[in-house]
Amino acid sequence: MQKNKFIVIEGLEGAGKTNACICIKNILNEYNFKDVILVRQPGSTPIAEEIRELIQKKFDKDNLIKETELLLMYAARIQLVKTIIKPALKNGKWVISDRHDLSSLAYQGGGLGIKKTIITKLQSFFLEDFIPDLTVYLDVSPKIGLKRALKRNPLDLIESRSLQFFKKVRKIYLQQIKLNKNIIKINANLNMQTVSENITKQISNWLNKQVI
Ligand code: T5A
Repeated sequence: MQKNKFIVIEGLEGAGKTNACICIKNILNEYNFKDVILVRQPGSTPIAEEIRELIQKKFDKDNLIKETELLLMYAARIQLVKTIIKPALKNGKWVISDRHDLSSLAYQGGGLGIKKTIITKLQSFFLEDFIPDLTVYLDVSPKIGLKRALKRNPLDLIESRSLQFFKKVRKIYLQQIKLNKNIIKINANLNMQTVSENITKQISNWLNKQVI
């Protein structure tokens, strides 16, 4: 028998996280896990969606300072974890989250330069030992990812940052893969069909090992 799990999708803008979430949900359904919910961060609760809008907005004279940005990400996350994710897991549902705390480490830590110790303190204080069972990191080059994101929509506040910013974000993701055996890396520079096939293969392998 397999216990329900918490799966997180991570990656830069345009990595294809939306497609990956749907792809993983479909695999879970094929394995007969029908009770699957999809959430996104920041967002997925009324308060967290308001925070998301705020974070994406470009203000004329009031720049969002990095510490505020980090705390807003955590505020949205805690709201979601406590009101949706944990209750869902407790009720036997599988949860797939488009981003989680690794995004804060990569974007606010790597990209904006907030010390790792500060972010890990926030993490351990608010999330305690609540960690994803699996993280799927979609590795895309910043250039390709931003090109895709730009094709879809005008860039928001975070997406408008420099290529250098996204290179630093990616560096943290790649470092974390080496430290954490629960992160699967997928080459997301490839075409969508190949990426989907690779995700299916990796998730199926992982599911086959989750016999409890
Ligand atoms: N953030 C978030 C932080 O800074 N700290 C945090 O702690 C958290 C939680 C979230 C923003 O907040 C930041 C990161 C983000 O900047 P968001 O809108 O959710 O805002 O931003 P993203 O998560 O980056 O969303 P995107 O939609 O840009 O990325 P996706 O979901 O990875 O991309 P997706 O699937 O929508 O694809 C984008 C386009 O590319 C195409 C798709 O069709 C789509 O048009 N595409 C491909 N094209 C060719 N080949 C492929 N393999 C493709 N995959 C996708």
